[in-house]
Amino acid sequence: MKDRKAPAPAGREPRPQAAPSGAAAPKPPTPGDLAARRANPIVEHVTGAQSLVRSLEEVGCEVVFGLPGGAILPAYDPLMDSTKVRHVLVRHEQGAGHAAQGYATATGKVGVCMATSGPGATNLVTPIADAYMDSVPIVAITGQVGSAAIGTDAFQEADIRGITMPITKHNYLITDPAMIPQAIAEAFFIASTGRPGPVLVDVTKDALQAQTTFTWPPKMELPGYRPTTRPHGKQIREAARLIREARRPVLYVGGGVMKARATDELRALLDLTQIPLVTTLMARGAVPDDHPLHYGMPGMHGSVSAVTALQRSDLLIALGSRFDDRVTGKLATFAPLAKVIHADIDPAEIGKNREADVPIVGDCREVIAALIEELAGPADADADTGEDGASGGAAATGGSGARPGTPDYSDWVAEMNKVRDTYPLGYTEPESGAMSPQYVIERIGAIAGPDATYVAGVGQHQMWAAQFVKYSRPNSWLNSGGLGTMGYCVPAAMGAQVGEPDRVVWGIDGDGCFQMTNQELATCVIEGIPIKIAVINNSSLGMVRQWQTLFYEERYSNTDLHTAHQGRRIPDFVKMADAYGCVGLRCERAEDVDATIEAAMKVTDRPVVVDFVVCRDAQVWPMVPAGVSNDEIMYARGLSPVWDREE
Ligand SMILES: Cc1ncc(C[n+]2csc(CCOP(=O)(O)OP(=O)(O)O)c2C)c(N)n1
Repeated sequence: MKDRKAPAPAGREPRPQAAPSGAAAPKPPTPGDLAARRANPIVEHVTGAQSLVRSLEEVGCEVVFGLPGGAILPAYDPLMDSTKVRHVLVRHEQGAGHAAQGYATATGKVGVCMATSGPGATNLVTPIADAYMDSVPIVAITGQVGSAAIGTDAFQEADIRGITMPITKHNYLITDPAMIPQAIAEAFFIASTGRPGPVLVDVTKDALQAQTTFTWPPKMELPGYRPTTRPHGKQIREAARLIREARRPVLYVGGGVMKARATDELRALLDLTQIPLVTTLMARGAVPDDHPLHYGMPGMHGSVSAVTALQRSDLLIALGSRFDDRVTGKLATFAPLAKVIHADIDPAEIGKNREADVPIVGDCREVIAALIEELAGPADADADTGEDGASGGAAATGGSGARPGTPDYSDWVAEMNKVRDTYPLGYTEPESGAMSPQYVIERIGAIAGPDATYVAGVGQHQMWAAQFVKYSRPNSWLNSGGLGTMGYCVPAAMGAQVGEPDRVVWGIDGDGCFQMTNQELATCVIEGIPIKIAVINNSSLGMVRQWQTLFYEERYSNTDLHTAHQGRRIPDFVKMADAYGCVGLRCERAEDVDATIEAAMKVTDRPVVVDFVVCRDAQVWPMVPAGVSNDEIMYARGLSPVWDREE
């Protein structure tokens, strides 16, 4: 086991429903929970397949997204009888994996996907890799050929355990049916604790078919797996000291804060310290976008204010963020003046890309709570070092409202406010008169509001959805950040909607991405999953086209998709939606955008696909070109902030 790495079909009633949104996600049983229940064990004589389904029921699994085939077939028979576990039959196993991710991210529970051996299992590889990169807790269950046939190149044999070794937190090959309950209990526990991630359980067909004893609770033995959640007190004191000494600190908030469900604590830290904050692509919604200390998203397509805040900072307080290359740009010139406090539950992340002055291993929720406790107290006498009187708190300096024990950063805040005011996020309307994609996305966000969940594909539309939808609710923004997987949107939206049936779920997809996984619309129609998909149709692989415009002299090699231009619609997305049994709408004029979104919002009994035909030449700005210093940020083509030349 690595330490990140440590180690009911449609129409059948009753259909289990996810807990109402807002309810605390039930956690899979811990080793302690299981040990406590062992005095009165459940003992049943069953097949391995029944044992698998019973185990899923006992760990609290509500839904499995999957598709059957020979090796996993024995499991599908008892699954049909389960009144606790719903099975959603997908059209492609990749869809099952992304649906499990969408379900997990929206609800905080473990998502589950299931596939047969060989191609079924390899079709799960992309979502497993995606979940690994974005730390999403999923359990993938695959059938394997009979144990006697392993290694013989048997029909539909693939060494999925070997294949997924580098992209799972842990994985199992089960050949003994008696091991099934333990493997499932451990898989759920490992996936959802420490740094979350995917766990694969591969079960041979003979193990599923054999007679066995289902005993619950199983013994969970994970001697090498002890994620550190509580931060070391000395590190917290050191961090507090650096915070008190800093003049230009920035809270650099990443996806780890969302995984730890630590946004209330983050808000309290923000209120206490009044330190400027930026949220990465994976942490949009951690703090409402309209919070006065929120300077936006940093990175390749981040706001000028967020990128500048990091570049000018003298102290980065990195909370569950991993100094990803899309955030740092050229690492050697990233935040050159800053000391670094780096808090992460995964020790392997700390110092990986940028050396940390104060490393803190721990769960972000506990780390932030400890920091608050330390900072809320009076400052040590010797911590009040400010020759300029900046330390010692607002009470001492008559400053911004920070409490005693925390410095007054109001000069820094004023400086950053000026940057934010001077370089707000924006876009220009296309000269051609074609519809602006940013406008469409902005209006979807404004009309559907902060209670909706927004799920993106990968490309320009993803960046615009990160920039122009205003988030104020944690986990209301789902996307494929680390792997950047085209095709994520439709199935992940489906999974999110299954997890939160009462919520409005909007997928904001590209015409390229949509064509990779839109077959799950069939699943959504049949299973009654009423997602809404806005296809931001620029008739191109737009993000690639943007790079061709900027870096390949407008030579558009193989990026034209013919989905909306020159009178051709291949395919016609409205007809396609109709063929699937969805509502299909089209919008080509800015003046019709609101009415079209309102019409889509009124449909609640089936999926809606809206073909928004937009300008193909719109570009994502600001931009820090790949491998370039963040100091070279451009807020529009050829235009860099003026201070670059002044300073
Ligand atoms: C599976 C996969 N293949 C290729 C890429 C490279 N890629 C990144 S964005 C993009 C274009 C996406 O086009 P579209 O879905 O139309 O979105 P747009 O950029 O036009 O908004 C491509 C090909 C990828 N990220 N994922």
